[in-house]
Amino acid sequence: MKNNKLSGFKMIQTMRWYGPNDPVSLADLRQAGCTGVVTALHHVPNGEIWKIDEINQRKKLVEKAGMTWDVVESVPVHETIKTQTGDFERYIENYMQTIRNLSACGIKIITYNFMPVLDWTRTDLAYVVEDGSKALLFEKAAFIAFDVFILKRKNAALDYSVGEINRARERFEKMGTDEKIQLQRNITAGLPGSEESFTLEQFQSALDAYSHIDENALSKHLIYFLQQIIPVADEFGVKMAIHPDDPPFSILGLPRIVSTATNLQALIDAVPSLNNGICFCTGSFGVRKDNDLPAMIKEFGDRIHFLHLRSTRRNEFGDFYEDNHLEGDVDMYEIVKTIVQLMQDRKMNIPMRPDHGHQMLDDLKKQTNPGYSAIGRLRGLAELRGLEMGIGKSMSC
Ligand code: DNO
Repeated sequence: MKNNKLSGFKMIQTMRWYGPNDPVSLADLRQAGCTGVVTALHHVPNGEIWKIDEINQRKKLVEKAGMTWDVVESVPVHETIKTQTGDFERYIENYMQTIRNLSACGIKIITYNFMPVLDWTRTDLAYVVEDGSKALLFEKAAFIAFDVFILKRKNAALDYSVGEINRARERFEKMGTDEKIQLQRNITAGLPGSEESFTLEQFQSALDAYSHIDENALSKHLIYFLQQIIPVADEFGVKMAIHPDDPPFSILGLPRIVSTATNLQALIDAVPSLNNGICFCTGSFGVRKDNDLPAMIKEFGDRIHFLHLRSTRRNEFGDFYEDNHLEGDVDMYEIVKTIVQLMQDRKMNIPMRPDHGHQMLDDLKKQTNPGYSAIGRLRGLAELRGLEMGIGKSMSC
């Protein structure tokens, strides 16, 4: 027998499941080769406590399908916690109780984000790529067109260069009514997993809540939140995993504070416990050229509790779309190699999900959650599984 020491620890293969209404079933995930599931109680209103009964019900569903509920994605952070207004202390208390309840049910990894107003943001959810499959796209000119000409945010133009505004104007003038409506919906109506959905007026007032909150203030609010919840996570053996900003730069004048290695380091310096951890999303961090992903994995490896593996491809205009998992700007070979080594060093398996996937083959005829089709993700997972196996075997030779 070969010495398989180096490849002994492996990524735990999971996919996200949106619950009983997800068009992709648990049986589909099982057949894609998942041993684990990532899910959340999306029906519980944002900010309310997740009850033990409900958590157990969901857990049973997953286990009946032959898998385990490995990660919660997400327990959303109520907006008042980010703005430190209104009842935010009560919402933090609720959050702590949800951590305790999840722990009591044996669920010990929780993903969350601290992005103001919007969770992830794209302009086009059905961008047709070369092979005819559909991908998610962030097109800067379309985004600016929304900001400046549809939302008409006060002083929005000051955030962009003259060249960017001109391109956005040109883009806007060529848009038909349907495209404008679709663009607005893509940005404000909430992508799968987002807990909020807005009309244009509601959206503007949600943005207004941040008019006096800059990066510095938002960081203080996040650190305050961490100082409250991480001791509970420590006591109950729960690993918290913050998801980076997606995209990893300021949008709509909102502060962004989880986009770079420097940002991560500041959070760790403030709250050093290893349970103050990271959901390392290669797709989100990878949009920035200045993020060296393998170096970040090495640097923060001891607190990476969950992996989102996905690749994006950017262009010179600041656009990016989600490429196949092994293509695009993210060097997935280097990343998986670094992760394989990290797992051997930490002597543990780390849960991973192939983040997003193209809408392709049969799924093109179905209504699926953007980014969360069955076959595109199955392709992603299969490719990543093969890559990991190849790297693991070659490292143990
Ligand atoms: C998008 C997801 C995000 C993520 C949250 C974590 O596909 O990666 O919605 O779940 O930001 O809280």
